[in-house]
Amino acid sequence: MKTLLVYPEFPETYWSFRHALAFEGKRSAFPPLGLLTISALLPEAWERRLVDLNIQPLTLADIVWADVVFASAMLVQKESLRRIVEICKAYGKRVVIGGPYVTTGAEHLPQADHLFLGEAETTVPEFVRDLERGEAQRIYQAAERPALAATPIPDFQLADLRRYSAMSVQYSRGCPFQCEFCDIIEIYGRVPRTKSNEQMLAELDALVRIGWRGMVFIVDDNFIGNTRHVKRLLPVLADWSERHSHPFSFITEASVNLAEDEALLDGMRRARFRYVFLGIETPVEASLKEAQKGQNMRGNLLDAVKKIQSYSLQVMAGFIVGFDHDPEDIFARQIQFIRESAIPLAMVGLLGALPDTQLWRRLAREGRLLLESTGNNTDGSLNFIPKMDTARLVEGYQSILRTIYSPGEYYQRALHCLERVPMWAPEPRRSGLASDVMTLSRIVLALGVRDRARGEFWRYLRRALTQHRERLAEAVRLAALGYHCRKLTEGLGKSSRRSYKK
Ligand code: B12
Ligand code: SF4
Repeated sequence: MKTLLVYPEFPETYWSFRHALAFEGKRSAFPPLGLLTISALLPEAWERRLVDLNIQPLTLADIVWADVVFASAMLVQKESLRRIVEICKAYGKRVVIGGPYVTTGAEHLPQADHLFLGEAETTVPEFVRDLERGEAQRIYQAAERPALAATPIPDFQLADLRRYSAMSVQYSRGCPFQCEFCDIIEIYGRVPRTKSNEQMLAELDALVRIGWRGMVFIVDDNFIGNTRHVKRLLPVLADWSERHSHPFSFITEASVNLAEDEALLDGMRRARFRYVFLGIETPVEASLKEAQKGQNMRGNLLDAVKKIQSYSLQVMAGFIVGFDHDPEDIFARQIQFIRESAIPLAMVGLLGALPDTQLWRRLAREGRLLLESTGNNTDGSLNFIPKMDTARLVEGYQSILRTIYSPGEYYQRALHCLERVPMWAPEPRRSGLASDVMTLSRIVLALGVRDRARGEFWRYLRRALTQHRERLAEAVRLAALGYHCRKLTEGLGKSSRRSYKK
């Protein structure tokens, strides 16, 4: 069986990092781990080909070659998925789809032959058996969420390593909290399931074997969801890293209560975690309460961020505006918080009601749902009637982005971050000297010569050089990420004016 695994295109969002990746000569931040995992569940004899539309086009030759097409998507990729399904069906191919979008919105793609709802560790082998008997079903959904012991080592070798800036692995699924807007707990459950230490090390060994060095994203929604297991993993990971001469540094996502556990923070530092993404959402307590985000209300949020940063973890964070309890001065308060927290990459979004979430159900009860979410909470569109005037909310939201990503403000935050986050160990080298020089020259040309904010860039670099000479590469990387966010912010006003009118 010739199997074509296709990953749809993302629109440009803050998470695409596209403007920054271009400097490194990369096309996408991460490979599609869901499809790499699905591939590993298929019979060994099946031939496989991966086409990630974020790094290469889907050609007619690929489609003609295939007997069966597997595609995965998030909500934000639905348009691209629809086109993939249409064209593959037009060529008479058997099309199988799955992933978060399909799990929460299967009815939208009637043309697909087989739909997988939820996790597929047990259902893909069942599908293969049914197919061999000529009895494949249209819909597959496991009766219960699988233990992660059933998850094989993903077929990492299918990904073209040269095109991605990081590789991904997954340690756990699910999160014990109950944030109202979150679909994770609906899709993956509230009891975090983890892989064993041996499974994790085997995945890292596989990455080393195929030649990967550099950043690895542990894609868990909440890496510390099962603290007991994570605490057992971290020393093993630190030891593995030491034995392999530290080939990777790690980035992950965690809940803010990480700040309460110094042993955990120390363990992460020793295991070479460098970045952690936190769901901070808002400094307004009434809005946190509305979002059922009690874990963010146990202490001072700014102190929590500072504590995490003091363990050499650079904090990235998500912020949301649009809660019913947001006061009139919410925009200024978010800006102030982001400024004081020294978080360069502050991903600010408008509240969105994702299908099947508690928020979705409440808004439906209150008659406030408008349409399906675009899945992209940064495009300025709203899929519900907010308490604040819509135009004011969208304009205020954009004013946050314009402020925090204005060059002066961003460079100041980046310097502040370098001060707050002590260096624990050097970053592993991802590429050779020639490639580093190339990246640096592209950044200097774009930010220091062509950019209208070049004066601010040179002032920033001068200060970074005097105060943090040994961290020049990090300072330059931060500048490139800020440039990406500014470029996107500049384009934002245009698209959102269209979309919030409804
Ligand atoms: C890594 C990640 C990303 C990466 C994507 C990298 C990549 N190339 O895949 C980055 C950081 C870029 C990203 C960005 C975004 N993401 Co994201 N992301 C994740 C995360 C944390 C892990 C995904 C992953 O690799 N999982 C590991 C694999 C093994 O799990 P899986 O994909 O679910 O696959 C299993 C099943 O779903 C199923 N399956 C999956 N695909 C298929 C296909 C077939 C054919 C079959 C049979 C089965 C199947 O089988 C697998 C094994 O069980 C998930 C959360 C999560 N827990 O999955 C959110 C998640 C997918 N992201 C989400 C969102 C909203 C976004 C953003 C839109 C956020 C934003 N507001 O900007 C952006 C959009 C991207 C963009 N550039 O525009 C939502 C999606 C919600 C939805 N219903 O669509 C999720 C669920 C998290 C959340 N609730 O916020 N994301
Ligand atoms: S902490 Fe994050 S993953 Fe957990 S329920 Fe809240 S939003 Fe979802």
